[in-house]
Amino acid sequence: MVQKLDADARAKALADVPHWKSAEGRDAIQRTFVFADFNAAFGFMSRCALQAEKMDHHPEWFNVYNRVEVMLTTHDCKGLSARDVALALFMDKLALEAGT
Ligand code: H2B
Repeated sequence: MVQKLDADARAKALADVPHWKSAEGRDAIQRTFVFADFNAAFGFMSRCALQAEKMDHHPEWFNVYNRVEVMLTTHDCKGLSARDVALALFMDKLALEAGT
């Protein structure tokens, strides 16, 4: 069973993903990515989707044209886990490669 990060581990993990902010009113992290166009945004989402499926860990997200708003949390432990941080790091790396 996946463990929810305790306050100390959460603070340490968040330091690894400085582009992500704590969500208000939820034990979750969020980041908005802005790409050159829809093609780039959807390409990013496709790559993330394949990784999410591999990890069996799925984002909550919303897309309009070139913008992708992502919320990461772990439903199985009702809070933030190391899986969210791992997926956030993966998304950060992809976005960097896409020039975001
Ligand atoms: N995604 C996220 N974000 N949190 C989970 O707890 C989770 C998931 N659990 N994807 C997985 C799927 C679980 O529902 C399946 C049954 O393994």
